[in-house]
Amino acid sequence: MINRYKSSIPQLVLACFLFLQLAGCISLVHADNSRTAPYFTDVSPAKEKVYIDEGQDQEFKFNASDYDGDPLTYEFLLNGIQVNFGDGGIGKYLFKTALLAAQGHDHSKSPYFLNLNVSDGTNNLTYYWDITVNNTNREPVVKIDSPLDGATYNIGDTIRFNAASTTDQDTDDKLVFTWDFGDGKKLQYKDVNHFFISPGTFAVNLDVSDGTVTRSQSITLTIKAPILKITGPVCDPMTPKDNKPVKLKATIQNTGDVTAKNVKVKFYIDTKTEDKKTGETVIPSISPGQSIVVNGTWVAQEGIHSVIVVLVKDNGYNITGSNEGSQSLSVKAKPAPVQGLSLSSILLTSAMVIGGVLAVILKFALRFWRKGYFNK
Ligand SMILES: [Ca+2]
Ligand SMILES: [Ca+2]
Repeated sequence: MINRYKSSIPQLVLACFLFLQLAGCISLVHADNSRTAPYFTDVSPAKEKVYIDEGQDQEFKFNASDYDGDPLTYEFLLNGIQVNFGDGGIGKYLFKTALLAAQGHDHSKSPYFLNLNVSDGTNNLTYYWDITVNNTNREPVVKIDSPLDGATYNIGDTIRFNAASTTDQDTDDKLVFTWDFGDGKKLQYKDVNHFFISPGTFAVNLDVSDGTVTRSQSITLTIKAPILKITGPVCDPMTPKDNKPVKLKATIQNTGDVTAKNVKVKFYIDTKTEDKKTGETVIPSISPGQSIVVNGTWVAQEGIHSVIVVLVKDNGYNITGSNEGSQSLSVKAKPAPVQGLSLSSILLTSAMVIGGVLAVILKFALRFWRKGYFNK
């Protein structure tokens, strides 16, 4: 009997279960996860639509729990792509407009769509924001069209610096171009001319500002210069006489590999001032390896003088190598002119002459007297 009831108990339980199921109390078809799924306890910002200005950051965070204590995992998706900057810390995402812009995001195309997915491994929980970034600015894209990076020019060459291909998608932005030529000079135009007055390697930088951000491009230029060597001055004669002309000569040689243009050669006496200038020659060009002789003249004046020769360029830029020479010159005085004789010296001279004549007469008279001429 017990055994029969025993055997009938499971059948009874099954019958009751089917009855309750039909009554809707227990469902085997639809699992009820309300006691197992995770749920949010806090979400921030609570609003679905979020507005921030470019340059600002916005924190998105949440707290979630799980009924049956399952460990939770979460992820943020920005425009469908998982983001994990780490800046926000655990359970947070920090939306940083500057970082996103640096990663190539264009805020003017917002809103962004940010999804938060939380999972206990079986059940998923989601939240959703859309983020609009206001007051956006697209950065200028700098492009130096000329000169080319690494180009070589000669000293004094006029070089065109042009950045006409620079763009900014914000058509209202007024771009400010600032060229820094690396030689201490700056100019603020999109298209400018500049020349270098000394040789060397120059890093040229262009800053372009749209009023909010500044972007730059740099190029390197090499500037070559002629190397001028001056020999002289040579003076002819080397021991001139007072008030006589002296020929001056200097030799200018270009030992560099660039043609020198408009080289001025000036001769000076004693000091390099206009009133002491005694000759000036302009040489239109001196090609590499060429030597040119330049002449000048000076009317010598008594004393010890310094003859100076100086090289200068028309526009004042420097010359590599020596640009000056000097030569010391001694000019002797003429013999002193004969001055008028004084009365005393005339009398003295006359007395000496008369005395001499009388002495001669007396000598002969004495000789003749001894021989007896006067006794005859
Ligand atoms: Ca769970
Ligand atoms: Ca802009």
